Amino acid sequence: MYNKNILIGIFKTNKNQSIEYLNELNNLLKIFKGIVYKTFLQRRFKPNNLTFVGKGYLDKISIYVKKNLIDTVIFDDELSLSQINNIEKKLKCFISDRTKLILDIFSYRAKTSYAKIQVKLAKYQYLLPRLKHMWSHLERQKGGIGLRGPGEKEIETDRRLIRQTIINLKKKLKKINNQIFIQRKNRKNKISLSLVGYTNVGKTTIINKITKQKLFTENKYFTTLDTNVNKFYFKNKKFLLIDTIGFLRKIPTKLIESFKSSIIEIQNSDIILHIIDISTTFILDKFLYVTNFLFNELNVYNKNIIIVFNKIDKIKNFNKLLIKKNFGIKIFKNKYLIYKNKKMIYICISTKNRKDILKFKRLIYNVTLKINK
Ligand SMILES: Nc1nc2c(ncn2[C@@H]2O[C@H](COP(=O)(O)OP(=O)(O)OP(=O)(O)O)[C@@H](O)[C@H]2O)c(=O)[nH]1
Ligand SMILES: [Mg+2]
Repeated sequence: MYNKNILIGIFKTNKNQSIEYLNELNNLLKIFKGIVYKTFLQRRFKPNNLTFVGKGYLDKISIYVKKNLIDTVIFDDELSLSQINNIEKKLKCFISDRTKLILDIFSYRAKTSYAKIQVKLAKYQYLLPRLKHMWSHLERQKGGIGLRGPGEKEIETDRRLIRQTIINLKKKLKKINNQIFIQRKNRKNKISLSLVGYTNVGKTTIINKITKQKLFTENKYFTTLDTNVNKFYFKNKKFLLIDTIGFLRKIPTKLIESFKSSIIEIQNSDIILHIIDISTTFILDKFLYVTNFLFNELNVYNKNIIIVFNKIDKIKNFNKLLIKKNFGIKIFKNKYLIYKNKKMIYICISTKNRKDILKFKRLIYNVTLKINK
């Protein structure tokens, strides 16, 4: 599973964006050291109800799968139950999609019991509507020739069991969340800042540089799953920096919602630091995706937000133009700047530059002067 992979996507008009999404899948697979043999991208107005891609296109994929002994085929969009069944019958290998792959990565990455419970909950919620498929899949693995398929009765029993497990997991989470609530209450007279952003933008690295810690960072997606609180002092004032799980486009917000601890911390913090990696592509899409979640799902309208353009040491020229056009500010390489427009505060930094980190601390201090804590 996830050793020899092919990736499959479709696009209506914006081919480049679909290529970018497939690149993200490729990056995700690096966590499992999986190799991508080929990507298939079909132009379609909408997904085929039965087979996601067209029937003829699936034939083409099937030939490739057999010839190259591919073990996993990953679709960039969430597949329906009947699509999984039909595709699996044709390709006879493990079928995954963006959500399933991310869930498998979360399971692999979760270290603390809190993260493990959150991942389990997300997994069961994903599994519930797909139970029928999981049954027949298991049967096939057991070589279930001659076995009769599971009856509705068995599936219903399992559904009930899973629903009960979901209730139990939610109860467990509530208990831990209550403990966290008490810890949070103890922090109530300290200024807290949550670092929010797309995955791999450098949130944890920034915390490490500011607080002189050695939290685990890596050039891969979803390195941090646990929300954690880290303190630092500046001019005798104590600040708390909160690391949160990163975002990735095209995953159901339900999945992110399983990580309630991140969400609660974001909602409770005094300031949001929205981190953007300006060395990558599609930064505006990613920025809008995160912003949309902050405002539409978390309702954080009355919070101070500082936009942090990180990795200025690796800025791409096209991003300079894009930032000027969309944010109305000019970015210069190797030059530290704070931009203030009416609503938002922007800062450009590189975590490799000590001076940037110092000036970032100063900015945090200045912005929080008005907050009476
Ligand atoms: N060139 C450059 N690389 C950086 C900078 N800041 C962070 N990185 C690198 O970016 C990669 C991702 O950093 P992390 O701190 O793990 O990113 P994150 O946002 O916490 O990622 P997730 O926890 O996966 O959401 C690491 O390889 C860092 O070394 C920077 O200013 N410049
Ligand atoms: Mg991190």
